[in-house]
Amino acid sequence: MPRVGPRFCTVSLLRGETVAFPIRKPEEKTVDKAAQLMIRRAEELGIETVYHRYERMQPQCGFGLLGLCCWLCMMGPCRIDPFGVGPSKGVCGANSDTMVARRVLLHIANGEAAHGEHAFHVLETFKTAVEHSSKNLPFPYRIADEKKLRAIARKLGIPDADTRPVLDLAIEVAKIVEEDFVRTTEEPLNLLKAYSIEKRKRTFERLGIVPRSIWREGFESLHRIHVGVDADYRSLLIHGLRTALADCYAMAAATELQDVLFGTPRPVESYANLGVLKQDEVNIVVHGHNPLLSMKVVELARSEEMLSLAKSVGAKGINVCGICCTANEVLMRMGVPLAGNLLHQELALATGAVEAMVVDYQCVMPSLADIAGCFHTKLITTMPVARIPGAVHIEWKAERADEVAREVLRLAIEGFRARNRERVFIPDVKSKVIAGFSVEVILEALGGTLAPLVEAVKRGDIRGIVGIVGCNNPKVPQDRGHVELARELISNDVLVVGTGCWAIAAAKAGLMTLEAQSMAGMRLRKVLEVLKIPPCLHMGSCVDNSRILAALNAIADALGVDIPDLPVFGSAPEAMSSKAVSIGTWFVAHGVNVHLGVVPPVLGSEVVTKLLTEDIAGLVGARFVVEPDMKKAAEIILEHIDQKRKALGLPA
Ligand code: XCC
Repeated sequence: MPRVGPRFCTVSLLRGETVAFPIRKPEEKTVDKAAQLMIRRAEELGIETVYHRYERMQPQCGFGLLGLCCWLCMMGPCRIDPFGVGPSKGVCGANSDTMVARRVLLHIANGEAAHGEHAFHVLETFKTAVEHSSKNLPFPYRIADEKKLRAIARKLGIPDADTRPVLDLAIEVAKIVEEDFVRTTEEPLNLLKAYSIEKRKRTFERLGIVPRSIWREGFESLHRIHVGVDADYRSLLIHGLRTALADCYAMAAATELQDVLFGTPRPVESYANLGVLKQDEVNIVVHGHNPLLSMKVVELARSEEMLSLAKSVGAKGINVCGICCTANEVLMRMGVPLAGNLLHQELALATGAVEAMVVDYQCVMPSLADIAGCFHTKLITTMPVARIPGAVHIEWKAERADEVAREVLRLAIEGFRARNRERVFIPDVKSKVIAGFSVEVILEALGGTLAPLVEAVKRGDIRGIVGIVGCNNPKVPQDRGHVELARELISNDVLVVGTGCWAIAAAKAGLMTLEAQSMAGMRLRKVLEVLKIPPCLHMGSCVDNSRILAALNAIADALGVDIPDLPVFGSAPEAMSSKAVSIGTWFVAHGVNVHLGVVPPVLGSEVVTKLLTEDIAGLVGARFVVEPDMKKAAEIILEHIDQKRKALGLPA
């Protein structure tokens, strides 16, 4: 495979410097043992993965890294010279501040659109399921969690939520959520009105950032960044806050309705890492974000019909496991093992042991088709909005969900015969994980009230709470930041909760087990032992960051303070996607400081950087902190937590 040698960075070239980009060993690319083995294996087989492509991409464009390139119109592409020698404006006249701010807003709108579509697909399915149930017609989906539906209805202020017939309530809930997509007036989102605490709502109103509709804010963002529209970095970023808030409540809609359709997560035990793939079973990997199809695949894979079909081709059973957030969804509700996070997707296929990878959308690498093509593996796309050349496309439609799941399973099972056993290499690496810590479950574990948790925070047994979330990014060694930061924090009596690819990293590192209590500081450990929970709590997929916000709202309410007053912090040590930008922004808007371990492309504008890392705190009570070194990041976080404790009059 071609190796990367020294090359020149464009920005360095401008300065007349040269920079060499070394080739990293697998141990420098990832801290995950299974991934290290699989990178070597992929290299032996001549398979290119994201880790290799990242190196081949060096040097990455220095203008782009600073946020100083723009291709939004066809007068471009333009770039601005950060050293003041070359152009200081794009052809249209946009300066570096406008250029960088536009790009931030584009990321936020992109993230909002991703979660918005996800939520909308769940809403459509929910509505159709309710319609069918009302007419007693069969349909693949139904209301599975009536208790959750009634709780949502109560929050939304629907009268008689505890006694009304369940389908009536469901129709009302669907209408209220749908309004949040299509509203054309200036009224705020229903979900924000119902879910946000009063103090935050007042901040949003004061700043004029109350979102009106999920579709409208993203749409307006795209308008604002069009050539010749909004050139003021401040108003671009303020609208970024509004769009990110719309994203937040789209995510809440997705989480809530998924719980109603599939059940609110409860603690489950399972395993994590590529060692969950089985030598003697049909391996099916579900990947993406939306659980609408993957839940069906898991259900059907456990049926007698499919098991006997699998046995008929010589397999001992059917092993469904997951990658990325779809994995988190099916883990939390069905105990399905985690094959890995973002950077594991190609490695899973390189094992040669996967009969089918079934993908929905988001974070699915197009290169999967090439790797699947090296083996007997079928890559199956299922969503009309996410097709990949070289994949088999079996389109999911709510009414056909059972049939689609059956087709997928049949294809996978038939494929088992074609598996070349000599080319199979499954790394023997996996860890135990306990997942499924929804807010409802946490409350239940605490005896129905948050009081014991709040008391533990007040005493200092729990020094603070940190939500670690977000992706993998090949710019930094896979999982290193995720694991280092979590370890550092729990050893300092900080309870860590989280979602997404962080949750998978923590699971693979064994941080989500009862044994991991021993890694916690003495005071935190006492609490964990009483509650019988791990020091790192798996709260779900990306959209389930809404669960973390719900917990923060409840704690702030219990203490009678606003969210910025709490001894809490957010972190995305390996942020990668636009969704991560949007999520980070709405956490900041809600008053939670957010640490990023990867430098975002904003350094090309001093004023934008200052706004995001300093001035924004004057508006919303929180800011972004960028720190690639996790030891230092932990120090910053602990210092902030201690300051907040002091301000609340709590002991150290
Ligand atoms: Fe994607 Fe959600 Fe990021 Fe992982 S963490 S890389 S968005 S799968 Ni949300």
